[in-house]
Amino acid sequence: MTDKGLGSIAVVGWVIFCCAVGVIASVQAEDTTPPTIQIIEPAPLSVNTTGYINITAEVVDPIDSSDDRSGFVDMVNTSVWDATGYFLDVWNEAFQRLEKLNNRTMYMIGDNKFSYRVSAFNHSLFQYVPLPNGNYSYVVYANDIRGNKAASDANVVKVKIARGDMNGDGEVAFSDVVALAKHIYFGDPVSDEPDVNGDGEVAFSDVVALAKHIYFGDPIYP
Ligand SMILES: [Ca+2]
Ligand SMILES: [Ca+2]
Ligand SMILES: [Ca+2]
Repeated sequence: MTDKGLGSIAVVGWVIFCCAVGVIASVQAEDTTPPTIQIIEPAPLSVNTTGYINITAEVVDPIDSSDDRSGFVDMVNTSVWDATGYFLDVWNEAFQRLEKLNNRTMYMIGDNKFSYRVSAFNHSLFQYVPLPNGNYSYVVYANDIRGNKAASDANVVKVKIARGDMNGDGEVAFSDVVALAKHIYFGDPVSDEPDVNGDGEVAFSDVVALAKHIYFGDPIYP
């Protein structure tokens, strides 16, 4: 065969190759639509009285009929920061700071809903405790499996706990003394820091301190 014949075969082969690539590329047009993020809780500017913020969002990637990998949410994440701009980050883990450590956990609760529980962590008590009073901002991010990114608006939730409000009903009363006693003896949850007298231990003396605060106005959380 002549060089010219070989050259013709090469050209024809190249044209066939390019057509094949073009057909495959048109079949595999990639989804470019990002997921939608709908914040379910907390409502923007809502007031939280427990110090434990639940952030729940519904994240859905729309189906694109030209891409069979559309419809898959690949990653959901959230950022939470306080009024000073300090980011609360779970994956940083508790052990790098000495005092109140911020923490959060994320879990999927079905139906494309993702939920984060944001709290503080007290290293000396080695337990989760309510966030300090203040404003917290949060954004939920999501990617689909093609890498299309989406972000919610930055919302603000206000944490406002009446100090000593152990049962989280917004008031400080005898029922909170009972709630603290039940926490100490039965492990029932409380809505505020149980170490009322600030001595680093959670004990009956904290029940006494809270009762004296309610009836005599003695200071708590020195
Ligand atoms: Ca998509
Ligand atoms: Ca109360
Ligand atoms: Ca104490």
